[in-house]
Amino acid sequence: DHMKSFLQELPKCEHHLHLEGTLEPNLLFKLAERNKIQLPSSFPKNIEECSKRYASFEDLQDFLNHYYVGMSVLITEDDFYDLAMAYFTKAEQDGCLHSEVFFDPQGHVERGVSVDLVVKGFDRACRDATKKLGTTNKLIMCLLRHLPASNGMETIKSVEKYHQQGIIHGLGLDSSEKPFPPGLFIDCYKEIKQKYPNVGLTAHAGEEGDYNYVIDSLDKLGASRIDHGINSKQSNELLARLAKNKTMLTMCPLSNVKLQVVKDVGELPINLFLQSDVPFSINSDDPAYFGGYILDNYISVHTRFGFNINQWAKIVNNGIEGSWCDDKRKSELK
Ligand code: ES4
Ligand code: ZN
Repeated sequence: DHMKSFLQELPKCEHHLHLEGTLEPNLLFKLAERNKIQLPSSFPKNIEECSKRYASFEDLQDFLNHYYVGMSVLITEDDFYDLAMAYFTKAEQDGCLHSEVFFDPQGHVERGVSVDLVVKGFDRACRDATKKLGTTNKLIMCLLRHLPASNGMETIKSVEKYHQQGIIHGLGLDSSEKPFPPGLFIDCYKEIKQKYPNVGLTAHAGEEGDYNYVIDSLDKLGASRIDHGINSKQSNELLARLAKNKTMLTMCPLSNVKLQVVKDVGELPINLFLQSDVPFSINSDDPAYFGGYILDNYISVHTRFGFNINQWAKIVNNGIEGSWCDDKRKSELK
């Protein structure tokens, strides 16, 4: 319909998507068979059981427990390539012109998969997507905050050459937010900032953690944007700071509902962020698990908030400005 095609045509950018979270049940079961992976008996047996399991998660941890098992079917470079290529294809159909996507190397290295084939598969998909679809794409490596920071440092060392080659464009921090505050990872962020000053810094904060997780991500990690960040609503002082510094929050409406952070998209502090001039973008998080890609997330916001053309123009423009691409690409996106 009219509303959907309007939102489809907006020049959208994705800033908060976990590539492992794009693993659709059909590809998951196909790869399990191809790689002879025996999934645990508690895991859904087929696509229908997946849709029941994914109807709702108790909280972030309940989801993550499932997500780490799901990714265990990814073994070869082609698996990582196929996963990312399927995502880039879907994103382009949704009218997403530029994607900055997370991946979790520790989730693979932990189970004996080499970090090199993970990065090579994902990077090849990024390049092919640009060639075939004309979209631009960047990889952001995330550290798992439930693992020790020393493991994070080893992970950073293990991908040194991909930083030098400009294949990894950002550093993020994900997994269970509480009780793993940003301050635990000061050395990891410092290492990246000193060695690779062009790499963007972000961190998940203020999804289940309170607004102090956001403040610490800014102060202790030097993050230039914040993933989720919705609990920034708890502090007017923080809102003013985010607005002044144009620090973008990467919001994920359907994720917040599925993980029971809010009961309904309409409860998200989107009007507060708009009124406070806090930039935010609208994103997918783990679309295979949360029931929708970027366009579905835009639709969910429009259904609840009914923004006019000027408001949407402001939102997508903030998304372009908050992207980690160069000014030439930004002007093409507008
Ligand atoms: C995640 Cl929703 C969310 N939060 C934190 N870490 C994650 N990894 C994948 N999805
Ligand atoms: Zn996330």
